[in-house]
Amino acid sequence: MSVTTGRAAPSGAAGESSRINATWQEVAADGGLAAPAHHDLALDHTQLRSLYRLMALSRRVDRQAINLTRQGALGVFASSQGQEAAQVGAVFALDDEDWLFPSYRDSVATFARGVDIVEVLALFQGSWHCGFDPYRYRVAPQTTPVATQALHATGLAMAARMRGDPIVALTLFGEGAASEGDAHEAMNMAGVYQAPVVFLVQNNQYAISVPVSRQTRTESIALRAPGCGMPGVRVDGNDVLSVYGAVRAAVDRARAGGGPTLVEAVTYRLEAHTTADDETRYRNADEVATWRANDPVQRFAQTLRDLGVLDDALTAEVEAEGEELAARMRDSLFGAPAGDPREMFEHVYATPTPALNEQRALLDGELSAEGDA
Ligand SMILES: Cc1ncc(C[n+]2csc(CCOP(=O)(O)OP(=O)(O)O)c2C)c(N)n1
Repeated sequence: MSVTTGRAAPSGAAGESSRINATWQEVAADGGLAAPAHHDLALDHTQLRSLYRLMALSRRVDRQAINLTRQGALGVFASSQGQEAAQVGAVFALDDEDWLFPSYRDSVATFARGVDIVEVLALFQGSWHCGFDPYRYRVAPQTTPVATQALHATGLAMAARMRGDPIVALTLFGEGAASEGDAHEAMNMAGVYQAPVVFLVQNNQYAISVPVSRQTRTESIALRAPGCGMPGVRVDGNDVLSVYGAVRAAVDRARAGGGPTLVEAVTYRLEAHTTADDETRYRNADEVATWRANDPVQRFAQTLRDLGVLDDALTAEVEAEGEELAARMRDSLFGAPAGDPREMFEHVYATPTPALNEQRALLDGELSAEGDA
């Protein structure tokens, strides 16, 4: 069985290319959003097919993760459905040596970076630690405390600049996380030190039940960029080519020493906040239906069909790969050995503190009492 991820291209002739148009809005000198500007992208048909494959597989593995959660193989899952263009498009703009700093929402970004989906889902199985090797993939563990990953990204980017390493850090967070002090601190420090970091805010309209109108009185999160001394960009987060183009321009600028960029990708979370949430309590079916009609995976498939890049054979090939992947997820995640709760004390400090030792002893006591019972 061969399931590959990352940028591997499905079959088809290489070398052809089409004129690809991307659109985004820059924050203008007066602090408002400029009119949408068009940009030609340098992506050939092989790259477009790779991007399609990642988008379609992302949707498939996300659906399977929800199913597996309902069947008890995962404890909880935070879906990326509706946000594939934002996540996959942004990750596609990175080079191999760059780093990704994702949150719990960004499982398909992590998958698109090349991490095995079974390893990605260790987080949702309840593992205390990251299921993959961050150094191998240059992907930091997915964080649950919102916005903390933005600080980690700025820190890595500052260190890279000091060392003269030509690498870029991309961090993904939500519009709710954008209200956190950590996000402001990370963006301000990155601006002051001209750190090579790209902040991608996925504005999916809700922070659990809180709508974006309660996060900002302005028309765009991107408008915060000038206050941190960096360019700001607003892009249609359901248009994978525009997300790719906007993030790639930011990555190129960062690598060339031009400092950080804040990109707001306007999108929508199609599923509940997590499998533990009932989204019908705070948003209505008409709104969801409107965004479903703007599905990023279907939209991209249509664009590629219009360009003559996607045909029935490629659709079937990717569908078959998706089924193979879904079957492997089921086989690997069911019956996975239960973790040892004592694992949470590992790798916290080289020398555990007295407080941690005390807590560990308490847990040992509880576990042996359970064993006796
Ligand atoms: C520091 C911190 N505060 C509160 C929470 C609880 N919490 C979990 S998800 C969430 C909403 C985050 O919304 P957003 O940043 O928009 O991201 P989304 O989940 O929509 O992708 C909150 C408040 C948390 N995980 N971490």
